[in-house]
Amino acid sequence: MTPAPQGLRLHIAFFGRRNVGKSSLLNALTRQSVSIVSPVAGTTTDPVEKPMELLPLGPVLFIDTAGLDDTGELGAQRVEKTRQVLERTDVAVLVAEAGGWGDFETALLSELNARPTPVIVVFNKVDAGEPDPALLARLAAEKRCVVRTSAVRGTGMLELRQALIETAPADFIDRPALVGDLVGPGELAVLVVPIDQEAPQGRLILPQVQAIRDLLDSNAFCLVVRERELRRALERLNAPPKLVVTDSQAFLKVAADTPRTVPLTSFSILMARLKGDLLTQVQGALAIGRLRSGDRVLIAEACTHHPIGEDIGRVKIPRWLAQYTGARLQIEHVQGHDFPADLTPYRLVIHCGACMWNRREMLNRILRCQQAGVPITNYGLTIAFSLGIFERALEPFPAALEYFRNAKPNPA
Ligand SMILES: Nc1nc2c(ncn2[C@@H]2O[C@H](COP(=O)(O)OP(=O)(O)OP(=O)(O)O)[C@@H](O)[C@H]2O)c(=O)[nH]1
Ligand code: SF4
Ligand SMILES: [Mg+2]
Repeated sequence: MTPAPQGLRLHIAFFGRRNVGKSSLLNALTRQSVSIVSPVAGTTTDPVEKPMELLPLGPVLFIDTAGLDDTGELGAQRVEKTRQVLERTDVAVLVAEAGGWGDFETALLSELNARPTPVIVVFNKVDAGEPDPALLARLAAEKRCVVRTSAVRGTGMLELRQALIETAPADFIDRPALVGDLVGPGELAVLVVPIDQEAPQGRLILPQVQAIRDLLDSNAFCLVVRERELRRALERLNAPPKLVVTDSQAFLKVAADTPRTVPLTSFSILMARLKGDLLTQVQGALAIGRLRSGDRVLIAEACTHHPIGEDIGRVKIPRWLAQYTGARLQIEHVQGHDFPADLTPYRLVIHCGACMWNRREMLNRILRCQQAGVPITNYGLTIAFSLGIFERALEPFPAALEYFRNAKPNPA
């Protein structure tokens, strides 16, 4: 069986002070030696990730972290790495030693609540002592999910699994569809996949594979063609397709070759809906129209793929933006989990489709942009906007289209 992509896994991370047994707990839960355990405080330095099938929950990614109470210069760097994990955590397991609860845990619990990230409180090492009954009563009154474990004896693991299932956010279980909800059973979607220099050798990229799978799950038909074959493929059909989905980079050609009556969008716009929040990112795209010379624009990619040829983030998007705005923009790039702490200098953030990420991490970035008052959009929306086919690309999503029509200034 092909493993689930990382971005679709529920990210479950273990947080707490050093030496409370975070790594031991992960090993006991997975019944594997995933993380190194030792009596020395500060054993785990970098986050350790373990993908797993946690039935009946489905694909999860366990993340073990360094203690958040680490000190010194190196300790501060470890704490920073652990803090980055917070950004992509769907469910947090706050581990404390039975009897070791203090202001540190109370503060961490408040921080997780503020995000808000669902939390399971684990009192570990119950073989050596019990948590304070008054504390347990207080946590129960706050309706906290609390589990008592002994990682060395392997007790409490069933309870921890149950707690994980109960705490998993609804959007993991009722994940929005990528495309299957737009094309009904027996209806046809045409997927346009350019095979150019940037296409990986011998395979399709993740959004394309996921779209095919999602259409199959919906009992829809799926025709996959290169952009130069699209016109002939459409001519051979005896009824128009329900939807055409294209790689954003071929938007103009595909728009020209697809009859105006056939709804058209891009993989990247579908990803904005699946991984982020389409309305917010549509709103963000409108900021392109307000960009002026000297404005700073941040282009963020969630993973570090090699720029090949005319790389989309480094070459094509800056060029389309320059053509549309006529402005000399200051464009900066970030990749991976790096994201500036201060976003206020930017007039716009343009994000990739985040296909390798879980939704929570993308939503966290959207939230951070909103808090800083900076519009955020994504690649596909930026390309559609800059090429003047934004409205058409939003037609499959009535709420987003209506938002755009109400938001855009009426022609004089
Ligand atoms: N008695 C007892 N000891 C435990 C238990 N769980 C872990 N330990 C011990 O506590 C020590 C620290 O365990 P780790 O799993 O390395 O703790 P950690 O929280 O990952 O520590 P750092 O990576 O250093 O932050 C080890 O000596 C473990 O054997 C438990 O349930 N009971
Ligand atoms: S850069 Fe973004 S869209 Fe591209 S592969 Fe990585 S996660 Fe997916
Ligand atoms: Mg550890």
